[in-house]
Amino acid sequence: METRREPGILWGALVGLCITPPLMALLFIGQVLAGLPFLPFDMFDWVGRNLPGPLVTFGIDTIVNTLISFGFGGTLDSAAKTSERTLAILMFLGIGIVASGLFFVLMNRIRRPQRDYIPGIVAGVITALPLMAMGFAVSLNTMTPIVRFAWLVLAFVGWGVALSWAYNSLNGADEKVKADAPAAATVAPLDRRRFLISLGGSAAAITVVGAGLAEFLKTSSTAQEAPLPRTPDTPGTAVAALKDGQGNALPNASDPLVAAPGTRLEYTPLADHYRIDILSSSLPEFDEATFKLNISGSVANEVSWTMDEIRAMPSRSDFITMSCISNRVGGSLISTTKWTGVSFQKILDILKPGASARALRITGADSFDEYVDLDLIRQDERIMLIYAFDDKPLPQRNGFPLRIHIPNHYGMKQPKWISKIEVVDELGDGYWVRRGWSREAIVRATSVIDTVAVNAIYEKDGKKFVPIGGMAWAGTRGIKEVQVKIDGSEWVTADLRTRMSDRAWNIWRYDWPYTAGIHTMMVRCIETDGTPQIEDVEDVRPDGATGLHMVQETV
Ligand SMILES: Nc1nc2c(c(=O)[nH]1)N[C@H]1C(S)=C(S)[C@@H](COP(=O)(O)O)O[C@H]1N2
Ligand SMILES: [Mo]
Repeated sequence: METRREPGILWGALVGLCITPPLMALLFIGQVLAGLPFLPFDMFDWVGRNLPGPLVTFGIDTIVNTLISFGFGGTLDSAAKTSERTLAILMFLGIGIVASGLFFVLMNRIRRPQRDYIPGIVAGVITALPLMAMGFAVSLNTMTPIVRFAWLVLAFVGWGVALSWAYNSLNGADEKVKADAPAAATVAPLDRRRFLISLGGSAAAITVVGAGLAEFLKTSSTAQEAPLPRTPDTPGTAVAALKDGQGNALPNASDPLVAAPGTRLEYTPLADHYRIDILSSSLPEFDEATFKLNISGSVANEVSWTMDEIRAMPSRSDFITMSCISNRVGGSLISTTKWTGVSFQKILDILKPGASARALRITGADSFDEYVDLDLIRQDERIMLIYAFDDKPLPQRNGFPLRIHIPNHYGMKQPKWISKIEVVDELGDGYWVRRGWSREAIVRATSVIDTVAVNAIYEKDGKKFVPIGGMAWAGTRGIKEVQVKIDGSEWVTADLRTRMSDRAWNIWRYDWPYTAGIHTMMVRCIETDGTPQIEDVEDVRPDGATGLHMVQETV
């Protein structure tokens, strides 16, 4: 008698490939409609935080390099988020495929004869438990844990039922129950293939319709938010007015030097401010009405302040350029806006740290953390607890309700979404320092060519000029001079706009009496104290990128 072949691990994997996307679609719908957790992203966040640091950094480097090689450099921050999310979804899918493959192997061993969904349900729950543990450890979801738990278990039980059903069908268990005849127990491979094709087809349809519906509901519910103004990105676009988001003139508006057309906006529109953080899932939510900032530890006076109390304290506003340490030379992870907050010197005056106190340990709601040396605060009154960007409460993505500003340091030292501050006796290593990045993270001087404005060529005294322009920045150290070099020429000095503050970048411009052809242009800057920009090329890790920005342009 011919023995029937059971569906093996490969069939199981294929079934996993079919039934896991609808599960993700279901979880996505739950997130959009009811604010329930989207497990794939939470799980991925957990993996990112708990894998050994160097591995994570290596992963991020790989992603960033891949993106750059695909030409995503310009919108690196949003592209990096998209790729993180894609990875998260692929990882979740992979887990579904492996679990389903193993299920088939086990079922073939057990040889349960009847039509039965129990094994699938058990498999669903067993798969869900570790994933839920990871997700719950990092999730910022504010819903009652029991509701989240029930929802995820239910979703995975559904997945498990589908799994059992698919196994039973492929195994021909239906027929076996009906007629215990040897002939009926043999399922032709063709039937299996046909079953899988229809399973795959309906799964794809469910996924597309489900996810599409959720995406639609999501966009229609956020559509009321007024679109923020965006930076014109076409070279040659008229240089926008020198105003902040409220329409107030910038502090250096009277500087007669007009930026070359196509230069980045001197004041970054809020919607374009770069964003970098360790989150791939939802943003931390704070209820401003009930929020309190607790500062505790080695102090004479512990405090617990509401946002209104913080806003009532003496404040200061500054035009501030901030950069991510992973910004490459010429990259987009750098922006400038107006920051408002309270000097930490004022806060220390109230707290009165004890004799042993050494540092602040600041924790974000996403559990990102960093330390700030109390001596640094005592030396620099510009270190601030920030509650507003561009005269408005911090956008959620940029750290609502509170973040810190530390002049001259990269973003990695400056937590957003501050949920807790402790005054501690030791200066520890923060989130990225523990993962191999610079402990000091002092910004390195940078200069960038934004535009060679071939649309704005003009003639003067019988010569033709092409405006070239961009930005230079060295944190609080300031820029004394920007120089441009075209092909093999000498370095020539560009004109500088005065900067908006002691912490903002300088916009520069050089009008080059050009000769037609393809040209290579380079830029470098010199800090106020004469220190030249570092020309040796270094990658972003561990101390931030160095090297000169170069463009090639046909004029
Ligand atoms: N809570 C929290 N704060 C954080 C981070 C983070 O991941 N979590 N990332 C830091 C890094 S690496 C940078 S470059 C800046 C970016 O701030 P932005 O997103 O407002 O531009 O936030 C810093 N603060
Ligand atoms: Mo960063």
